[in-house]
Amino acid sequence: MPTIAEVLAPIRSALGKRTLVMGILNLTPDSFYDGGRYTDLDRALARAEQMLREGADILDIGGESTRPGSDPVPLEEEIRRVVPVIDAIANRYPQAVLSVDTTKSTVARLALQAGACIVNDISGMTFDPEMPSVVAESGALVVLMHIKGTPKTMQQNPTYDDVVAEVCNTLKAHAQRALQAGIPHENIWLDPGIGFGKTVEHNLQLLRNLPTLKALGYPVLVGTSRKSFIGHLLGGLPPEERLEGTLATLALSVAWGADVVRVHDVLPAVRTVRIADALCRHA
Ligand code: HH2
Repeated sequence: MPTIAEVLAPIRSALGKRTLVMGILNLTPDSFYDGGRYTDLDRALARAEQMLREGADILDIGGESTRPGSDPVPLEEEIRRVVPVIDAIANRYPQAVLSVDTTKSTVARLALQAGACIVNDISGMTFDPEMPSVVAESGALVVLMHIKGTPKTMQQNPTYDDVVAEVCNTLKAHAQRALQAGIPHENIWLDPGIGFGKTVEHNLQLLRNLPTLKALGYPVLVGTSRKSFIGHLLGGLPPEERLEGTLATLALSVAWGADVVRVHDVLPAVRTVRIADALCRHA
């Protein structure tokens, strides 16, 4: 099996030249959009294969829904959901860049052993104190996302004095802790956490002010895919009808400096960001 550094090399060289697309694979019964679709191994593998064919640069594999109001999944259950699938995808596609979407260091460690090379932690490595050392020792890349509270409580009237400043300061502190734990600068990506303890207006402000987050000096990942603020802005559309709204956020996120977009719909996203790249990365 190739090393983490070897698998990550093409991602590193593409960063900044084109927008990377991270395809979402939720192995959960209850995710807000794709819950229940990929809970058996064959279907998960077929979906992974499809997203790779459609041009996904990274597959983000998760076993715990973090939708508003959700409860944590027990450790053993999360391991049972994600590790065999990561193992199977890594064996079939050794060059595929696999990310594990977890806040639990044990899940991260087993996923990295099975072939993942990115840890996507929606808590910015704050929910599990062992997470920084697991990431540092493995040489994996980490996505540090901002969340206010926990998935259970985050949408209960979130308030900020200045949402952009608060999110940027918190992510800067998360990055500092990561560096202190021995994770190199090049292995740290930041994410404003769209929808994680934010109102519609907070989400819009964070997207419009992406250049402020970019100025911290780390690659920025944005996850807007089919989220509720899009449905809200379109008069209450359900997740199934939020594709066009999602694509609008992708194009503008690229214009505002996003390096990576996390999406359910890989083919439409790849086409959208290619055009946005042609318009914005023309130097
Ligand atoms: N959003 C979700 C989950 N993980 N990770 C990052 N880095 N950024 C995000 O914006 C993000 C994320 C929520 O989306 P989804 O996985 O589709 O839903 P669920 O949490 O219900 O599984």
